[in-house]
Formats: sequence, structure tokens, C-alpha cells
Amino acid sequence: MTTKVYGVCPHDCPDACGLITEVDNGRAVNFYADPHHPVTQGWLCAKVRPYLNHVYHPERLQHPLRRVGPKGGGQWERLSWDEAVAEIGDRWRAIIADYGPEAILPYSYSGTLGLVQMGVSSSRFWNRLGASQLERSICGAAAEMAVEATLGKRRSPQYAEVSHSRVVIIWGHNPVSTAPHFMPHLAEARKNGTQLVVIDPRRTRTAKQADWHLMPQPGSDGALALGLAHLIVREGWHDETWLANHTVGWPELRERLLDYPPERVAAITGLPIDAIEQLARLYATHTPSLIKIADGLQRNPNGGQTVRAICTLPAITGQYGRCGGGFMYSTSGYLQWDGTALHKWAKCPPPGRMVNMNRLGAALQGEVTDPPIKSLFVFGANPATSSPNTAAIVAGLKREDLFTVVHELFMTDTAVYADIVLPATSQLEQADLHKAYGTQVLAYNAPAIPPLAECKSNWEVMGLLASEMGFTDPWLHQDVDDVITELLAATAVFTPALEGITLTQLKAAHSIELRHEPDVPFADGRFPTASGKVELFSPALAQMGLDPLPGWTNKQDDGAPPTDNGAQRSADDSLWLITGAAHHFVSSTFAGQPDLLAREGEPFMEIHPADAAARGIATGDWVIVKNGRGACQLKAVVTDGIRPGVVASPKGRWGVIEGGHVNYTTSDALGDMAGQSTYHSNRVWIQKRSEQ
Ligand SMILES: Nc1nc2c(c(=O)[nH]1)N[C@H]1C(S)=C(S)[C@@H](COP(=O)(O)OP(=O)(O)OC[C@H]3O[C@@H](n4cnc5c(=O)[nH]c(N)nc54)[C@H](O)[C@@H]3O)O[C@H]1N2
Ligand SMILES: Nc1nc2c(c(=O)[nH]1)N[C@H]1C(S)=C(S)[C@@H](COP(=O)(O)OP(=O)(O)OC[C@H]3O[C@@H](n4cnc5c(=O)[nH]c(N)nc54)[C@H](O)[C@@H]3O)O[C@H]1N2
Ligand code: SF4
Ligand SMILES: [Mo]
Repeated sequence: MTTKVYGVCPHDCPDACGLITEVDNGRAVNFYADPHHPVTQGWLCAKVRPYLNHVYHPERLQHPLRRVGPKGGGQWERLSWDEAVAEIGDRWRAIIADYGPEAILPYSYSGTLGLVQMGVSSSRFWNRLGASQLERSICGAAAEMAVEATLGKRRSPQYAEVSHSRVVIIWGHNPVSTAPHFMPHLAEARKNGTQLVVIDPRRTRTAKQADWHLMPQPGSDGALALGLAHLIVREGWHDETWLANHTVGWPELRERLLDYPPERVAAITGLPIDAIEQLARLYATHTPSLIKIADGLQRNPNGGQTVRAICTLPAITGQYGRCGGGFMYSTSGYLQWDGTALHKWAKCPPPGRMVNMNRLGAALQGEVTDPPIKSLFVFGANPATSSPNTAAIVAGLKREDLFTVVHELFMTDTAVYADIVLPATSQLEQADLHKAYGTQVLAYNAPAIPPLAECKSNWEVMGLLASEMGFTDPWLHQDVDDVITELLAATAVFTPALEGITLTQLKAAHSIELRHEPDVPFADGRFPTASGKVELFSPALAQMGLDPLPGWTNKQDDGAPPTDNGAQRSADDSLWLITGAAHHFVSSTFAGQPDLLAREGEPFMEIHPADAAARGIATGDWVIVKNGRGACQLKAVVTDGIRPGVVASPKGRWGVIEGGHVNYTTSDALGDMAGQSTYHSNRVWIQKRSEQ
């Protein structure tokens, strides 16, 4: 007897697809898209289609392991869950006695986006323990802060609304790989004449489809946006009435725009003046025109102000609230879980100090003191592959006095350095609730199969750790469905779209498309900022000591050049490495799966013919990519699909113990807002491997 179980894709992707698993005798035998899910529409991306290979991968961790031998030595012995949890408890009690609970740092992020297995599991137990708080700034923190400062909340049109757009600008974003279910809606619109512009230094899969692809210098987009605004005002294409009614700070911004004449913007962005003029005309005179971004665009030292600058364009042209116009970024602000129910702060000690996740290596090596970090608990994250400045992280993980526990499905680059490894369930083996960040669908993930061997879910582990630490609070020991029921009820009180929606209903319907008012974001002309208007000038940012107006500054990677034979390399030889999403992986997830690795091909780096010629590099050559932080080896692809002076290599490859991957070179400097990561501001020096 085969049964069908409905689930949700848990990976870091705005689409949050609906899944169906067919189960026979406790084993998943078939896996495919839910044909009735409003976003998924019956198809899954290349990454998740072969999911059963992921779930039944022969290298799945199945039992708790204890390190024997040196850290990173790869020698393990099995132990029982009881022994593992007791050992963690003993080590933690000793650490707490000597240093206090803040010496323990939980590190989790995007392995799953589920409410219970990530949100609640990253919060309640750790708050109760009084552990350090993780500043969750690796992905889109600056954009989130910028959007909230400008518009009040993250609200975004439905994908289907693009059918009303005459022009779409996809700006520093690659939805063919990273938000694939937007693409059919765009394709449909284009049949009716919608024009597509892509702004990206790399000719991505998305850029290949564009009517027009502009390749600016990385980190220059804020200047480009303000330059477009300058031209729109110069030509009188702006909407004075809308600006007067719906914004604060227009006179101040208007003055700021004088700093961004096309000549200066051309020099900063490396784009021709006539291209900037043509783009301003296209955007402002072919309305409704939609700007769509994600988070890659803002992973540089100007990221927050860049997003602020881009957010001004729909305001200047009066397009917020217009169907087919406006700004498509994230729908996360529509449904925000009740914080009191989620975090249980009232029942916990005061929050521990914050540790910025982008500074993990530095934090482990002494940047964080009083108390120092003595224990790290990693789950749903793989910092030794995905977090910046890997060499510093690995040096920290090797500390003999650091007690590291990693809860994982696979022996990742991070798990290799653990003292204790705990086996984790996959999405097919656990229950959860998922809201999407690109759409408005809410869906329940029912467990399809029993946990493999001794695998346990994050929330189960939190319960075990709570018992070990003597915490009997019932909210640490609820089952998943009870947590969901509690959060749905608490959140419905202030979220009209959730009224009357129960877990029973979600289980029966599998997914529910929530209806938020107004249907087109901001169509009621109300913005949930302090002023109720679009804050072009932001008093909130001013109060934080930040520039209250969008601007561009010439900030870039200040990392040291490498030294060769004792001599430091000249800054003139450097190239700018950008490391966006791989088509076949989600961050480092799936990069251990042979079928997807084969499809992605060898670890490659795209380089412009002029830069390749200057270094004697041809397609197929192995090159060493390095800077003062570290190095990795990649295979060159010589192509004019990358801007001169820039090289590109996708993120996510595993290094397998210091073999190197791109994050050995990336910077752990923080961006202009919210402690943002700055991966794409990365100066590297490149040479052919044979020259070594
Ligand atoms: N297939 C796949 N999908 C994913 C992921 C994945 O790893 N693989 N990751 C998921 C995650 S965690 C996230 S946050 C999202 C991210 O989604 P996106 O933001 O769409 O993805 P990225 O590839 O990080 O960045 C988008 C583009 O920004 C470009 N870029 C870099 N710097 C600049 C710049 O200064 N200016 C401009 N104009 N462009 C720039 C890169 O070349 C890249 O093509 O995707 C999610 N979806
Ligand atoms: N160079 C470069 N690096 C980047 C970026 C970039 O643009 N450039 N982008 C950054 C971005 S946007 C992000 S969001 C981060 C993502 O960084 P991370 O959040 O560290 O994501 P992953 O590397 O995919 O690691 C997730 C891990 O969680 C595990 N996992 C999955 N499900 C579960 C579960 O239910 N329980 C447990 N315990 N484990 C589970 C997976 O096996 C996987 O090893 O990467 C960042 N890294
Ligand atoms: S990664 Fe995105 S597109 Fe792929 S199945 Fe998951 S939600 Fe859908
Ligand atoms: Mo991300």
C-alpha cells in the first residue's frame, strides 16, 4: 500500500514549494511536486527533484559520534544518544560554572527555514539557558533594515502581478537559479511585450534571457540608482504629487541627487552615460515598471544604502501601490510570528550578549571575551563552508579548549572539527510549518517516513538538552504540532489573514494562500513607518548614526594582498571575486550529492578574456585564487560573460579539510547596516597553478 504525504521544501528559497512523497512500508519510493500548490504548479527545481538521493544518501550520518584523536582527524567512535547528551551536559555545566552560560554559542541558520525546526529551535532552549545570542546577519540583514527603514515592512507583490509590468528590472538577482517559480510568470508577461533588464556584473542564467543586460562594477549599484533618480528628476519624469503626499524627506533627497550626475555615475559604475540615460527613460516612461531584487546585491560594504537608493525609484515615479509597479523583494513582513510565544523571553534570563555570525572565526579566536566562547553548538548551518573567512573559522574550530557539537545530516566541513556529532533528520522525517518569503503561502510539512536509524530532529534535540539541563518548562517539551498551534493562535490576534486558520485546516489543505490587505502592497497609500509615509529621509537611521539619506561611498575590501616569495603583490593586479548562488546547490547543501555535483561540473571561475590573457590563463587551466586571507583552486572559464576586472565562482563547494573553497578568500568585514556580510567585496589575486 503506497500512501501520499504532503510536505514543504525547507531550503533557503523564496518559493517554499509543495512536495509529495509516496511511501511504501516506511520507505519513500517516489517524490514529486504538489500539482495543486499555487506557486509550485507541479514542478520542482533541479536541486530538489532528486531529493530521495539526498534523503537516502549512503553517507547520511546515522548515529551519534565522539571524536577520538586530534580535532579534524576524522576518527570517531559511536556512542548512544544518552551518553552524548550526558557528555554535553557535563561539559556545559563545567563551562557555566567557570564562565557563565554566555560562553556557549548556538550557531544555526538556513539548513531548514521551518518555524519549529529552525525558528523555535534556535530560540527557546538557548534563551532559557542564557547562552550567547547569534546576530543573524549572514544573508540579507542590511536589505531588511533598509527596506524597513524606508517602507516600514517587507511587503512584496505576488509573482503573478508581473503580468501588469511593462518593464522589469532584475537587479543583482538571479531568479532562474534562486527563485525559479517567478520565471514562468515573467515569461508569460514577456509574450505580451514586457521588457526585461538585468543588472549584474555576470551574465547569469537570468541575464542570458534579458532584452538588455548591464554589467556594472560590483558595489556601485547605489550610485547607479541615485544617478537614475537624478536623470528622472532632470527630465521631469518624477511624480511631484505622489512624493508630496506619500513621502518624507523629498526636498533633502532631491538635493542629495545633485551629487549623482551621469558623468560621475558612469565613472563609478563603469557603464556608459547613454546606457544610464536610456535605463532612466525606460524605467520612468514605461510604467508600471517593476524592480525585483534579492539579497546577493547587498553583500558588500554599501549594501544597506544600495537598497535604500533602489527603494527611492518607485517612490520618485509614484509607483508604490500600483499593480505591476513597485518593488519585489520579500514577503516576510506580512506574517511575523508572535515574539512572546516564540521566544518565551518573559520566562528566561535576560538575553545573552550578541555575537555576529559573520565574525565567527574572529570570535572563536579571541575577539569575543568576557566570557570567551568555550562551546559551539552548530545545527542547520555549515559555517566552515558557508561563512566568510574560512581560515579564521577553521583555526577557531581547532582550539583544543573549544567544545564543539555539530548536529547534521552529513559529515560537513564543520562537522569534521566537532567533538560530538549528532545525526539529524531530513525534512521527510520531521514535522514543521513553513511560511514563504517570496509568496504568501503557508503550509504544513507532515513527516513522511520514520527517522533514519538514530537521527533526531532539531526540536527533539532541544527537548533532550533541556531535560539534561534540568529545565522542566512545558514550552521546551511540547510536540511540534502543539508549538504550531500555540504560534498560530498567538499570531492570529494581530494578523487578520491568519484568523480562523487552524493546524487541522492546514493539514487537510496542505497549503493555504493567505490574503493580506491590500492585495497590491501599499495600494492604500499607508506605509507602516513612524510617519506613515515612505521615509526617503530616515530619522530612525539618523538616530543610529547612519546616513539618513541614501548615498554611495567608495568602500571596498581592505583585505591585505598575498605575499609571494616574501614580496607583497601589487594592488593593481587584483581582481574582484563575486560568489553568488550555484544552480545545483543551496548554499553548501547538496554539494555532497554526486548527481548534483556532476551536473554542476568542476569547481570553476569565470574570467574575462583580457584578464585571462594578462595572466596567461586559458579555459580549462587550474588557477590559484588567493589573497591575504587564504586561497582556493578553481578551473578557469574564459568568457566575456563577466565584466573585465571581475571574476565569478559560485558559492557552496565543500573544501573537505582545507582543500580550499571560495570562502577561504572572502572577507569577514561587516557592511554598512545590521552587521551585514560582505562576500562580494573580495579582492583576489589569480595565477595559473603551474606557475606555483
Ligand atoms: N540555486 C540556488 N538557489 C538559492 C541559493 C543557492 O545557493 N543556490 N541560495 C539561497 C539564498 S541563501 C539566498 S540569500 C538567495 C539569494 O538570491 P540571489 O540574490 O538571487 O542570489 P545571489 O547569486 O547570491 O546574488 C545574485 C546576483 O548578484 C550578483 N552580484 C554580486 N555582487 C553584485 C553587485 O555589486 N551588483 C550587482 N548588480 N550584482 C551583484 C551576482 O553575480 C549574482 O548573480 O538565493 C537562495 N536560492
Ligand atoms: N561566498 C559566499 N558564501 C555565502 C554566500 C555568498 O553569497 N557567497 N551566501 C551566504 C548566505 S546568503 C547564506 S543564507 C549562508 C547559508 O549558510 P548556512 O546556513 O550555513 O547553509 P548551508 O551551507 O547550506 O548549511 C546548512 C546545513 O544544514 C544542514 N541541515 C539541513 N537541514 C537540517 C536540519 O533539519 N537539522 C540540522 N541539524 N541540520 C540540517 C545541511 O545538511 C547543511 O549542512 O551562506 C552564505 N555563504
Ligand atoms: S529549492 Fe526552491 S524551487 Fe527548489 S523545490 Fe525548494 S522551494 Fe522549490
Ligand atoms: Mo541567504
